[in-house]
Amino acid sequence: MEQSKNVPIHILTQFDIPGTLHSVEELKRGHINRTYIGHWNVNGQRKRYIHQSVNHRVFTDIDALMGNLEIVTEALRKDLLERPVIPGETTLTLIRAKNGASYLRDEGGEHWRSFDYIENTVSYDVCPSTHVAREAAGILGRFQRALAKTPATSLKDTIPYFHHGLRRYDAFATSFREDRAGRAREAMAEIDFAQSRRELGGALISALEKGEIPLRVSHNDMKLNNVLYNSAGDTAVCLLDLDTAMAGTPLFDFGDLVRNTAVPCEEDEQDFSKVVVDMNLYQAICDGYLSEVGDMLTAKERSLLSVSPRVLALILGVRFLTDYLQGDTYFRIHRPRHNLERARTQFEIVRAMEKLDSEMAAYVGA
Ligand code: GN1
Ligand code: MG
Repeated sequence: MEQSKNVPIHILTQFDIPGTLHSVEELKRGHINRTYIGHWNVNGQRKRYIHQSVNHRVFTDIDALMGNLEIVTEALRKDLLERPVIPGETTLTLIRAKNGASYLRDEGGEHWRSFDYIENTVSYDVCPSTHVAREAAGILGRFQRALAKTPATSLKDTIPYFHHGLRRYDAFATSFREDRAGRAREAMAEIDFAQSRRELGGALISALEKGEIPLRVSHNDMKLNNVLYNSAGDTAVCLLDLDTAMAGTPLFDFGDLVRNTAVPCEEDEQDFSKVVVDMNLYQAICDGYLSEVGDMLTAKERSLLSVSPRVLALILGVRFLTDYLQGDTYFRIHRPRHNLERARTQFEIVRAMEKLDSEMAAYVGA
């Protein structure tokens, strides 16, 4: 059997899949977990499944994580049964182990879980069209509507203070002060940029903590490549990566989606001539999103929509920069200075959005 390195086959075969495992290949995506495709022989046919090792240094309470996943997927499945569905629309389906457990731990302390593979789908790292952007915003809106009745407090915080801009700034200040990896000097321009925008970083969390906007379930990792499209690539059929779905604000998701979808380049693009906000993509996201949740949002939430992408880009940039200063302990990197480069790109997005402040606000009527 072909085998990816470090994959414990005897663990994967304990999942409740009625067949034999043929081979495993790594799916190289994501900065945190490791994801694999298992090719299985099931009743004489080849079938694919997803196997994932959850990063427990990042997700320290795996039971809480898996508990959330069950609540969220159940709410999404119920929603699919209750409304007219788009052909092919589906949600993640967890496969339990034969002993009923939702995940299994191997001897090395890694935690494994499995999902159905969703066949005949594609995803995008860079948004190719306004249609694709509108679809992503639509599936996000449907996710938030489906979870509107799930009390945000019924979900555990899988990563406490995840989009808490001010806490992210505190961690950044510490990393800068300690300068453990001796990298602060070469990152001075980025450090200055971040330091001058602390208030912006706290804009959404302050509104939440003051009770100006409601606490709601949010997805919290609303990247375009977490959306699966049908094989024609034109209809969003599934929203992936539910590990950070927990209490938050829809503004985290709208902001995250715009920062990575309306700026149609790689997240670590160093050619800044490509780091531009495409206002057509932005408008398509606004339209697709508001057509689903326009009547659900409060006036205050709506008024913060246009600033949220800037906040999310800033917080993510601060997180990349912090990780760089700490010696790259959190995000998986693919080259030296990768986290610094990622921070630079996010800060460039913040700059671009600052320049478009009034246009972005005018479009959502804020
Ligand atoms: C991480 O691993 P991935 O791609 O699902 C990160 C997100 C960031 C994203 C940036 C748990 O997500 O918060 O926005 O990288 N997830 C976690 O690409 O930190
Ligand atoms: Mg993720």
